[in-house]
Amino acid sequence: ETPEFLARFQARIDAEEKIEPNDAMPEGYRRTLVRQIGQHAHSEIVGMLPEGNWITRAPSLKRKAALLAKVQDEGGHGLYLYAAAETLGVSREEMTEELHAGKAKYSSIFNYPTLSWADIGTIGWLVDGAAIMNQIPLCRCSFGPYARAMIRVCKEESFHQRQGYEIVMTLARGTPAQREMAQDALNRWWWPSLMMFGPHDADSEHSDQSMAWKIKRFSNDELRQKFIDATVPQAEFLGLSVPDEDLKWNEEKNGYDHGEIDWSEFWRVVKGGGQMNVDRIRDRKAAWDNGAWVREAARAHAAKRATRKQA
Ligand code: FAQ
Repeated sequence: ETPEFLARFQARIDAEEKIEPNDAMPEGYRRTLVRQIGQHAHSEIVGMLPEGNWITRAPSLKRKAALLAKVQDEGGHGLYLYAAAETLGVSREEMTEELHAGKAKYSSIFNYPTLSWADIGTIGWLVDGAAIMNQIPLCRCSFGPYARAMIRVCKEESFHQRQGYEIVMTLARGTPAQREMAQDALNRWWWPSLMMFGPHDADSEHSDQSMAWKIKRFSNDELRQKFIDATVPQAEFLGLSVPDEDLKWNEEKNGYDHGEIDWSEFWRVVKGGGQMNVDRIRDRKAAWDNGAWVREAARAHAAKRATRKQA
């Protein structure tokens, strides 16, 4: 990769041109996207597990139908994302193998257990809320297939966020026991949701290059701050308290000051030591293995059709 090639590529990025799969691109740009899109896809697929856990126990038919649709949407998001990564020359099988071998990451948030129905509302409110904050700027990502996939994903996430908030609102306005469930879920999910945005900017090894390539449009800390500023008033509206004693409005910066994130917990979970890491990978492997016959049947069917067409 000559300096001229890299300069020409950067000029296209700076001119806000979209990069398409067949365009020449630096190997680092391709690798960064395969890593990020692959991990994003894995997060959607692994992210089906904590909520899937509650489909059979949703408290009404309406809640069950909405949750079923949400979890199916997440499966769909995973598929668009795998397809976007495949345009960069990596196969879905390779990405899946990397996930199962613990080489590819997925979001830390999905390594926490869903203990009560209030967790389902709180995941919609906070986890989908954080996902939207991170993904809206990805609709303007320099890589065309990723940016386009994000448009529909964000529309669906916005429905997910609202259905979650409505669940929490129902609980917050319910009996004292229901309010307590909602508060307990907020207590457990608040800090892990803030961790979804990744390490502090100073510790984020990929941010500078990803910002220069316009894969990322905002830094981890910027997006985390936007999320806190948007979410604290939502908690206040519900009459729930955010579990951070240092949370305080800062007039000067026009945003909230907040307490320090427990980064040792973050890295422990990212490195596989969270409460549910082992279960999540075990369940994904089991789903992949149990689905082998479907993939084989689909391949056999495709081969049969191909020979029929030739004949
Ligand atoms: N968990 O240098 P950076 C969803 C890793 S939403 C685990 O800052 P980068 C929807 C990072 O990969 C969740 N690992 O990295 C849903 C890197 O390790 P590597 C998924 C994390 O890439 C809702 C290392 O730390 N969303 O699924 C985390 O510039 C409800 C250094 O970090 C996306 O993936 C973490 N939280 O910035 C589904 C969005 N944070 O790769 C179901 C797209 C960092 O060198 C239910 N991704 N790491 O081994 C991104 O925007 C970026 O990749 C960041 C990280 C912001 C996550």
